[in-house]
Amino acid sequence: MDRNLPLILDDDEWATEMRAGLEQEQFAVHYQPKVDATTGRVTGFEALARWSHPERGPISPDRFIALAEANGTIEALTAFVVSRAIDDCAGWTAAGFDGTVAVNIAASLLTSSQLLDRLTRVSRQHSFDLSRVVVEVTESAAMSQPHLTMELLGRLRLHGVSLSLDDFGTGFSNLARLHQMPFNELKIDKRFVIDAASSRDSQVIVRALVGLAGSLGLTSVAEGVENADVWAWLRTVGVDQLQGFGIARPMPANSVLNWLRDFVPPPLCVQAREVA
Ligand code: G
Ligand code: MN
Repeated sequence: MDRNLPLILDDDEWATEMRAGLEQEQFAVHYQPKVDATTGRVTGFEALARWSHPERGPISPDRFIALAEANGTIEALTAFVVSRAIDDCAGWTAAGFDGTVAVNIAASLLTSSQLLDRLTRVSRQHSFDLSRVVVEVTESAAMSQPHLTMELLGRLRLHGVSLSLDDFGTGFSNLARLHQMPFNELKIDKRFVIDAASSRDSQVIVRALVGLAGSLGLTSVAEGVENADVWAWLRTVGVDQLQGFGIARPMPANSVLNWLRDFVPPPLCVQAREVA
């Protein structure tokens, strides 16, 4: 890492660095599996962008996604991730994988049809069925311009794409509106999941959110599952799917087929304990 580089860049300078980074293939897409909570079967992978800057080293996604949203490069970055995700997942399909691939979409990209156009084009190129694509939208993004986003979300659904509400529980959703939106899945934010085997507060929240998902007819996914105790507790409240370091960390595309071959779900006999 080059310690002489300026640490503080303004939006335009970051935008230039990111555009160069995309051209020079400094970005990669890593994949983190989601599994069925009961059977341990792998249901799909979430595509997560990674940036390794040649002089600055790895830059955290929390940081560069926020920068990309601020400096306008989020569109180019998302285009890269969407194309790569479908291309990679189509490759695993040839080896027998028939699950989904999920991409994260920022609020600013939910008001134009470019995303749908790209998804349709890339999936056609790879003969990839759009019903295997999941679009993850954060709760705050979905609710920021509900009328505008609703139109695109509805069109994505008509094309068979599944919709997942990400980081759920942190965005103060208007529940009446949520009920009208065409989501298939609620992803319970990891801050409530990480300590769900030991914190009574987290248990109360997770149980309520799983119940809400069930009542709305939506699949519940817990992200941030870091160990088998949490997995076991989540099973007792009926969560549908799990994702987290306790199952696998995000991995490069070329590790996915080996991981699928070797993955053994942990013994689910760990007794889940209620916290007194
Ligand atoms: O915002 P979103 O829900 O898409 O967040 C995904 C991010 O969370 C990824 O960057 C991923 O590396 C991270 N992550 C995934 N699983 C876990 C986990 O079990 N624990 C923690 N602390 N972070 C996780
Ligand atoms: Mn996500």
